[in-house]
Amino acid sequence: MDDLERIGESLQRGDHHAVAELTAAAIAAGVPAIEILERGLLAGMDVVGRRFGAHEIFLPEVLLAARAMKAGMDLVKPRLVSGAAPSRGTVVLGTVKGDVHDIGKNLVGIMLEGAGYEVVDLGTGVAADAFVETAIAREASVIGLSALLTTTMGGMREVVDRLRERDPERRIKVIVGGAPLTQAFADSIGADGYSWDAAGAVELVRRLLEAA
Ligand code: B1M
Repeated sequence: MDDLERIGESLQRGDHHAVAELTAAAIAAGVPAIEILERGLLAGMDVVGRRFGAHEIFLPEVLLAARAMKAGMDLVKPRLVSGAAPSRGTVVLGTVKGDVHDIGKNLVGIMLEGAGYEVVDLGTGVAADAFVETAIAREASVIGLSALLTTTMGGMREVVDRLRERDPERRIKVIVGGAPLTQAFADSIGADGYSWDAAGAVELVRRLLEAA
């Protein structure tokens, strides 16, 4: 097992101390943050997700893994976010109503900031009106919606519908993402774009704003 696999393995055990130590050591050894994220933290969380789905582990273990993920993400974040580049536009981001999953959403936020966008992160369990009113008040170019539950995906349609009432000229774009989503679902609710991962979300925002 190499050092990055060890990060993933510690995350699976929910050992946030080990994840923090190993992540700090990898950073100090010059391993690129994106590699730590993908081969260490995300790879570990992937296994947790599969084992949870297969009923091999239960909610308390997943909570510990999420805490360990956060410990690692807090350390890699400053290395993924660039610095003082002028803002390329504002994105209002959040997880929809009824849904507390925020790891993927946070990753999208980190990557967007890293690419020079200003991110207004509304957190989790966000009501449709809060997305729409914040986007208008902050003169945002994009609303980014995340959902991890099949039962909360429907909340995305509500955001699109409310936004179209308040912004009929479609100046503000809506992008959606999260494990249960598909392009077909995004099309069906009238979203402007869908991405299956955080890097794709950045590319999508860039393309939408270039075309605007
Ligand atoms: Co929950 N959970 N969970 N969970 N959880 C899932 C989502 C589940 C698939 C697990 C399973 O059964 N295999 C399942 C959903 C089933 C379904 O709806 N069909 C599930 C369930 C059932 C539940 C509860 C209902 C469990 C219960 O209470 N009995 C409950 C719901 C609570 C609620 O929200 N109301 C629950 C709770 C939790 C915890 C709190 C314990 C914890 C969340 C902690 C936190 O987020 N702070 C948790 C976790 C960690 C997971 C799994 C294991 C991992 C999710 C994760 O963080 N992945 C997850 C299993 C899985 O997804 N395979 C699961 C890592 C993260 C980086 O990936 O979020 O997919 P992800 O983000 C990706 C892409 O999706 C994309 O980019 C990211 C990567 O680049 N993306 C976007 C995400 N948002 C985007 C937005 C974009 C673009 C891309 O544009 C705006």
